[in-house]
Amino acid sequence: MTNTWTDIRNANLILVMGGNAAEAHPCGFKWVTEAKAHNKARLIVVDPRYTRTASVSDYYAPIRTGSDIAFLGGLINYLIANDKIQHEYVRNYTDVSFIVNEGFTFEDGLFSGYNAEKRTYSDKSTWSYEKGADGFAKVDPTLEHPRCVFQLMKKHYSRYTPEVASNICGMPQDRMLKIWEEIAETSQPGKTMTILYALGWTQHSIGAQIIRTAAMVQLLLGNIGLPGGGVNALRGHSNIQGLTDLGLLSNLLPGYMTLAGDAEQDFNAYIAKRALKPLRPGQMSYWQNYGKFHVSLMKAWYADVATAENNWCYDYLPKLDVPGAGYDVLKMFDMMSRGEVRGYFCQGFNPIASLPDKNRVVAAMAKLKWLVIMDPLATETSEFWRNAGEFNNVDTASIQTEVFRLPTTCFAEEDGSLVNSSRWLQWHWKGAEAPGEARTDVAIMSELFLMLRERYRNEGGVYPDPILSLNWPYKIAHEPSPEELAKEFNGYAVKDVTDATGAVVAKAGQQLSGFAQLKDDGSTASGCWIFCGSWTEQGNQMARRDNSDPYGVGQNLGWAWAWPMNRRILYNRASADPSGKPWGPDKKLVWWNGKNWGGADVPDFKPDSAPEAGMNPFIMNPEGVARFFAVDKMAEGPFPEHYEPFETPIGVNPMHPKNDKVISSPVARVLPTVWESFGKADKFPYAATTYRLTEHFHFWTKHCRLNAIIQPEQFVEIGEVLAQEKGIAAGDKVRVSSKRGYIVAVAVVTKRIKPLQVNGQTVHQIGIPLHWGFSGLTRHGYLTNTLVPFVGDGNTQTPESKSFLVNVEKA
Ligand SMILES: Nc1nc2c(c(=O)[nH]1)N[C@H]1C(S)=C(S)[C@@H](COP(=O)(O)OP(=O)(O)OC[C@H]3O[C@@H](n4cnc5c(=O)[nH]c(N)nc54)[C@H](O)[C@@H]3O)O[C@H]1N2
Ligand SMILES: Nc1nc2c(c(=O)[nH]1)N[C@H]1C(S)=C(S)[C@@H](COP(=O)(O)OP(=O)(O)OC[C@H]3O[C@@H](n4cnc5c(=O)[nH]c(N)nc54)[C@H](O)[C@@H]3O)O[C@H]1N2
Ligand SMILES: [Mo]
Repeated sequence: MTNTWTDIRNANLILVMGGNAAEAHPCGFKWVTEAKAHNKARLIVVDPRYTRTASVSDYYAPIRTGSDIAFLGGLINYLIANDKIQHEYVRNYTDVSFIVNEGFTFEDGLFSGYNAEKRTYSDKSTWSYEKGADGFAKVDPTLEHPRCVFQLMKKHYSRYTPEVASNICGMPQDRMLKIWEEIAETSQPGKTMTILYALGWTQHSIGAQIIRTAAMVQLLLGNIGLPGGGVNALRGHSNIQGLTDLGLLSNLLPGYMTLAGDAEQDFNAYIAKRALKPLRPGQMSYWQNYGKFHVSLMKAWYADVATAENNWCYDYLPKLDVPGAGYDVLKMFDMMSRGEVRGYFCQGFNPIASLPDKNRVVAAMAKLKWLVIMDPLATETSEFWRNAGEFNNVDTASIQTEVFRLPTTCFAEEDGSLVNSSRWLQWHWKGAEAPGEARTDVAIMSELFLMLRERYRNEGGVYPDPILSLNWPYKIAHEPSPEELAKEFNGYAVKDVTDATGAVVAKAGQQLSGFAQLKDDGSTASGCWIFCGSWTEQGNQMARRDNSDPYGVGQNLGWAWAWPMNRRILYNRASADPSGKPWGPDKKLVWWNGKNWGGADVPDFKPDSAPEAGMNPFIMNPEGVARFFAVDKMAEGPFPEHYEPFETPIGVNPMHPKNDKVISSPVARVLPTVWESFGKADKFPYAATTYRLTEHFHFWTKHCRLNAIIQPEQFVEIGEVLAQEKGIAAGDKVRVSSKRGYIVAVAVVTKRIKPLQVNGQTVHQIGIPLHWGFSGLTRHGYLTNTLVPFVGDGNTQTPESKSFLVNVEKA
């Protein structure tokens, strides 16, 4: 989230689109209720289904799955055409005036630089700003230059008229316009809309671009950095934010630093490429500190072994051999299916249930020599080899994989911190002792590490140094405590740390108080720079539980600790106008008091930079302003464009009816063997989407009796019109099939899903919850992911679980 849970109550308008917060985030949803009750906020819901969130909304409109860029692109066009933009904000805080490289083009659905053979933009050099001889980006404050970002954006989205958008989304035009009108009102300075989304936006082959389009809308409206504004990802598992923060993706290091590629063997070049210099005079570009964060990380990992002479052990870090996407799950299971992966550690993960194309995943696992499951439960994955009749129809005798189960504790059975959607690190205390032989994940992994290190020490190996030299300072080597680990993530002084005046700010051995203290000379260590400040000499900041709110804007700075630096709203300098005054009386967050920035939140800015100095608020971008033009950051191009889901019910991209190369995203993650597994509308005419229910958490709560009682049996949702056409009555068993397999479930016939008119045809949508499987206490059922295609977003590789084609028949 750019903002925080408690801040939702400051919104004037709440748009829930691409998520179902009342169902999937029932506790956080109370802040929506607060906004409605105390702030007279309105709630608008856009979802293929009339959801539990929709049932308490002020306005609802249906949409076809996978068409949100058309809706949001249409909205951008509407805001510009009707002059409903926050002019002062847009002019000062965004890149509208920046001039784009002359070679940049968009033709036939493709931007400049596309390589059809590799299905990627291999040349992104034109996706850039024009620079002057001084190295700074050129701007045209009049916004008239034909290649300034404003003009290019206006032209790009002028194609998304209300007719075009409605035709793609299947949303009636009058409803669309009603929503756009209401959203447009928040362009008034001092009025904000918050956008709450989750998987309804991420799980598409164009998911990342849907979210970018939403960010562009919020920038036009001046809603980023303000109370009650922002683009807010409501996250999933209790610590999934912590997972990305700590870099547990194959191409990341902790704190969103990036792993070097094979071609980057030179340490100084690696740092220089990431420590971006300001693109405008007088601007702060925060990533210029990259070297300090990186060296501090290496000091935490390698202590005395990391020295300036050996480039702080840069050679110890693996270098990615695949450019762009790394080893995401689609790639990993594809390699597994070709026998390229011998063993697999599966920790707190149930891939045959949660990954797309279950039969493909099971077949891949059958190629493993060994599989280790670390989980408190006996999951379907730990029994992927078991023939469970129609639910898991495998030939057990032919599967030779050796499976080890290591029972772990569950999150509630240990102390530690979890990072929530608001970026708050909240310390928690164990609620119960773990049963039986269960051990913590930390203990299992530590013991494994110690045994591996011992073998390398005794028997050698190809390159044992990175393992033998790893810093392992914990009191009990085989079970580091959560406190020790948390202190290491925060960071400490290796030697006395001095500030610019030479004064000692942290003595050797002391905890650091924030990342501004980090150095690239080896005097500081920090396991995750964005967590620096969470465990200082003042103690564990994550354990704080003071909910006072002195300014009455719900920032609660004494409750837990938020990264970065306990800041609750990112880019909050933008909550004040260029002269430093808040945009509206009830949106006071941080302001300039004549000497420095202060207020209800920790300023996201250089604290003593006077407004006259003209420094801009978006200090994580070297240009200092927010981007409508994404430069080279997105796989599909600088401006989001609508592409159809890989399985499209209309078989054509109405934006580019003549180019069948861009029906779907030209850069999505499609591994070579996957093309033949896509279905077409002739055999699978209905658009399906998958989702969760309040009563279950994925695939584990079916092991709990109470949850099993309240939601006992697998069902699918079918609209009344389609049910009647197919002769299906409520309670009938139906067979839902895709090109990849089928499931059988009880039909819930509903008014909540209506047929939509899309591109001259009627599109029916089917809703499929995902919680059932062949283990646990519910009635056993089919894994929903039997149906889902094995294709992912071009940036994140997130599978397209929210949009695919099925057929439905009475079973
Ligand atoms: N009770 C419970 N709560 C949970 C979970 C759980 O399993 N159970 N899981 C947690 C996890 S890990 C996550 S990631 C979150 C997920 O939170 P959500 O994303 O809110 O959960 P989903 O049920 O997947 O809801 C997605 C919604 O998007 C809609 N949708 C589908 N396609 C589209 C589309 O193209 N456009 C739009 N606008 N909407 C679309 C669906 O109809 C559905 O209502 O929930 C978390 N909370
Ligand atoms: N079709 C479709 N597929 C989806 C989705 C969808 O909407 N539609 N949603 C996707 C999303 S957002 C998610 S997050 C995934 C979820 O997919 P998974 O993460 O594979 O599913 P979970 O059932 O949450 O599995 C988590 C496992 O962790 C175990 N566990 C709990 N606590 C601990 C612990 O402390 N240590 C260890 N080692 N294990 C623990 C639980 O028992 C459980 O088995 O599913 C994805 N798949
Ligand atoms: Mo999730």
